[in-house]
Amino acid sequence: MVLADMVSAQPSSLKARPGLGGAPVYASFPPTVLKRVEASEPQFVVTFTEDKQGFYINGQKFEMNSGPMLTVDVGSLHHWRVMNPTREVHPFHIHQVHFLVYRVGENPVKDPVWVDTVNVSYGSSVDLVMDFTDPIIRGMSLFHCHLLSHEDKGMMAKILFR
Ligand SMILES: [Cu+2]
Repeated sequence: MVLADMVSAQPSSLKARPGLGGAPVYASFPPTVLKRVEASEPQFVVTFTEDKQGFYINGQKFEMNSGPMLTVDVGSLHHWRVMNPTREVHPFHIHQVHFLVYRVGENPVKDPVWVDTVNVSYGSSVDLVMDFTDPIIRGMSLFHCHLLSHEDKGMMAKILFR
């Protein structure tokens, strides 16, 4: 979800420090490129489920010692779908990566924005363009439901970036 719009201050009011100001570190993509990814079949589907024993992603409860659920080669955009067949909302969140929410259920999103968390309504789904292009993305990472009581009971998975 969008938490804030950042506006840079007058440069003269800032001490010269690397990392302040300048363009965002992530790339922007031509509409034709985004449309091609959006129209493709999902490369990965995240399904949130739960029962009396816990909370799951793709039927798996998070284990600290488990390997990654998937491995992604950094350098491209992917189409992901997140499905929520449960009876409560689950906010999808992923570390290191931002994504464009372009469809909710069957409905295209007007004016999609890049975010790192999105609420997935119960009985619904979201379609995302995952931006795996930033070369700074590396190593073992996580995606999970952003409700602590859910992620702590297993609604979390590892993703390996290489
Ligand atoms: Cu949840």
